Amino acid sequence: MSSLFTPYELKDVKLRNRIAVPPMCQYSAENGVPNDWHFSHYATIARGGAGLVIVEATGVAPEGRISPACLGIWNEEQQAQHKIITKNIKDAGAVAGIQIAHAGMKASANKPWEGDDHIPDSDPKSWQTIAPSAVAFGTDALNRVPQEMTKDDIQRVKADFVAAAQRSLDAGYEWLELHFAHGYLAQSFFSRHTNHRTDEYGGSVENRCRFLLETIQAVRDVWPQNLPFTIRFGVLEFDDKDQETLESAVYFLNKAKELGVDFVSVSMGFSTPNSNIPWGPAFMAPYSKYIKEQTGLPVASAWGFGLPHLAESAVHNNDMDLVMIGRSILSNPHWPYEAAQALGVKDPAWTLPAPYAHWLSKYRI
Ligand code: FNR
Ligand code: 531
Repeated sequence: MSSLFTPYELKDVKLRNRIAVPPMCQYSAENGVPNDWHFSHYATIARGGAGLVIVEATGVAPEGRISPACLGIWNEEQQAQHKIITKNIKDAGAVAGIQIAHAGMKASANKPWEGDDHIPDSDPKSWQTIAPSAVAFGTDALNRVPQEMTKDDIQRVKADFVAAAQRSLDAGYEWLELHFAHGYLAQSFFSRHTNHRTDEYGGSVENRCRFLLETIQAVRDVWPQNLPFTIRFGVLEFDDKDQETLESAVYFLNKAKELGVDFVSVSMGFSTPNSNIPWGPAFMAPYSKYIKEQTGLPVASAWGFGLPHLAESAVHNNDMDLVMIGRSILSNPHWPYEAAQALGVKDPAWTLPAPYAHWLSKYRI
């Protein structure tokens, strides 16, 4: 009996298994509007059999996109096209999630395959970036100094998150993830590396969590209680301050739980280039288990679970409730079928839709 292929329920949402596709930017939009690429990409992935498909980081405002080619959800036209994505995912039997995001100091960048660097100020495609402090990420590629956010900026971005959450609901998403990880705006408020403010949004851990908690509270008011309200958060940086960062992360996540966050996708901070990440299979599993134990929240994690037995063990050992499978699903959208075969699941072909499953089960290749 496979743990990975056990159904999962959170609030009123039921997933057919514990496989979740994490958000993965496609850098393929114009003006933030989903197009044919997104329609077929997400349909293909959902048809592969995962329980949950979370749509890529989607800007809550134009200046919150990582690149000019990132998706957005700040206007009617975008919302209408997102409806096609959610229908495609649901028609394939998966639950449709979305990650709403503000890229902060890392915004206004070229696509990864066109440099992954900040667009020069002189280029009309670039825009002014904003962040808690006027501190650049600090690599050669991402060295643009953002503008320090005023209190008005803080209120405006919170309102952008609220509006984006409402639009996500109206577009048919049933699982909301706030992107509070990876050195983007929210993570950069949390991190000492990037938050040098001296007002109530900087300094102590309570103050560095304020923007995140206020955003959660504001979004909580519009996102329905019966649907999963989740965050992706970087719980450590792999720098020389990990013990302190983990303790602060537990403090923050317990406060987030009190405000009604239902689930955490446990990830890394990516707030500083001076990190030493121990890349390797399943290396985030101990941290996701730690967060689960310290907060009592259900969790998921990504990063190197693409071998079926690793994904299976992560759920079986209670390290996490869902396993995020990213690049392995880009490589093979039918990864859940292959995993079901490898793990000895009964009728593995029925992980796929009937027009494939019938032939693969009845007339073996
Ligand atoms: C990502 N990742 C990512 N993370 C996130 O929170 N929001 C995003 O939009 C993206 N975009 C993105 C694009 C692409 C092409 C990749 C490969 C990755 C990170 C992703 O969600 C996941 O954490 C990593 O890919 C690690 O999981 P795997 O690939 O080891 O299963
Ligand atoms: C981080 C990443 C690093 C190394 C390998 C894969 C992914 N991601 C973060 C993403 C954007 C793309 C790079 C987001 O969180 C939006």
